[in-house]
Parts: sequence; C-alpha cells; structure tokens
Amino acid sequence: MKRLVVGSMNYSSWSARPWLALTHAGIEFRMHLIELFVDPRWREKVLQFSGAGKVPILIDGPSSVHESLAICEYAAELAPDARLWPEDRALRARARAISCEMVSNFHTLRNELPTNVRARAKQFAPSERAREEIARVFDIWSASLQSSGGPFLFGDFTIADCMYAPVATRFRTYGIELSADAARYSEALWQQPVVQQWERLAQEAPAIPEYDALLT
Ligand SMILES: N[C@@H](CCC(=O)N[C@@H](CS)C(=O)NCC(=O)O)C(=O)O
Repeated sequence: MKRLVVGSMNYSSWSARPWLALTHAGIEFRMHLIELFVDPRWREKVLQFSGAGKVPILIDGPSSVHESLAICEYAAELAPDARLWPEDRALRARARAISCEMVSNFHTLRNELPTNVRARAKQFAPSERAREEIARVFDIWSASLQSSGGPFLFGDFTIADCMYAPVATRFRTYGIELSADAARYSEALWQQPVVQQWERLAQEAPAIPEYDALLT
C-alpha cells in the first residue's frame, strides 16, 4: 500500500496538495503523519524517508517521491482516467505553469498568511508586498477561469486546483477581500467533496498552540 508522509492536515499546505490529488484520483494510500516541529524526533523521522528533509513524500514500494508537485504528477500517471491535468494541450501547459508558479513564488503570502485551515483571524492587514501577491493570484484565477469557463481553474478539478485550494483557505482564514471571480472559485472549492474531506481532517488535526498564536 502506498504511503503519503505528511505533516498536519490543518497547518501543512504542501502536505494537503498531493493528498488532494491522490484522493481525488481514487488512488489508495495511507497517511503517515509526522508532527513537524512538535515531535522532538520529527526531523530525523522525515530524513528517514527523504534527504530533502521536508514533507510530503510518497512511498510506493521501493520508490520514494518528494516534492508536492512531483507527487501530483506521479498520481496523474498512476490514474490517467482521473484526468488530473486538462486534456487540452494549451490548457495543460498553462495548468503546469501556474502550478510551478505556486511552488516557486508567493513567499510573502506564505510567510504572512501561514496555513491554518480551520482558524479565522479577527484582524489582519496584509503588507504591500502580500497585497501584490494576492492580486497576482486573483489574476491567475481569473485568466484560468476565463480560458476554461470554470467552475474550477481548468473546468474540472485538476492538479492546478490542488495547488491553489490551500491559497483559497488562507484567504478565508485571514479574511482577505475576494474579487468576484475569486469568490466564485472559492465557493466551487468549498462545495468539492475532496476539499470537504480535507477540511474534515483539518478540523480533527491536533492543535499546535504556537501556530494558532500567530493569528490575532
Ligand atoms: N517544495 C516543497 C516544500 C515542502 C515543505 O516546505 N514542507 C514543509 C511542511 S509544509 C516542511 O517539511 N518543513 C520542514 C522544514 O522546512 O524543515 C514541496 O512542494 O513539497
């Protein structure tokens, strides 16, 4: 049985991304939770699976795949019928491009608005740089929705949505004012069964008081 080595489903957005892809594709796996920064041996436990020292990691027999997007690609190859990438080549290229953009950018957004799926900030004011990054996310969403017609970025739920769903939860957690397209897209995400399943896991995840304290 495949094993997905993950951190908390409430606080670790990188863990959630391939979890969403694998679950949506109907690939059987079990979760292997390592309580990052809480378990005193968390680092050595992660290093047993990957020298990169980060989760998520997919263990499939003798193979181990680290990096969230690489695991999503692996899921797309394992379950072609799930159509985890758009069928149209141009849309697929765009879906891959914005997924890579998610992985390699948005550092301010990630630092200032750490993932905490179930929490709600009482007051939060993003910095100028965070506002620019939020605007870029809105642009990505609008352009993708226009090219596909929605309701998800490329029509049906794909890896691009797995990459951006955690961003939508951040906007909700921190009360970010949404553009009309972003609001419609977020609503489609909240109605998607696999996203709802993730939210249930996030609700049940053990609390990490230091992380919760980051929200005011
Ligand atoms: N680019 C990596 C990022 C993974 C990542 O940063 N994971 C965090 C948890 S959400 C982690 O393992 N942090 C431990 C550390 O940085 O030491 C991916 O996409 O998988």
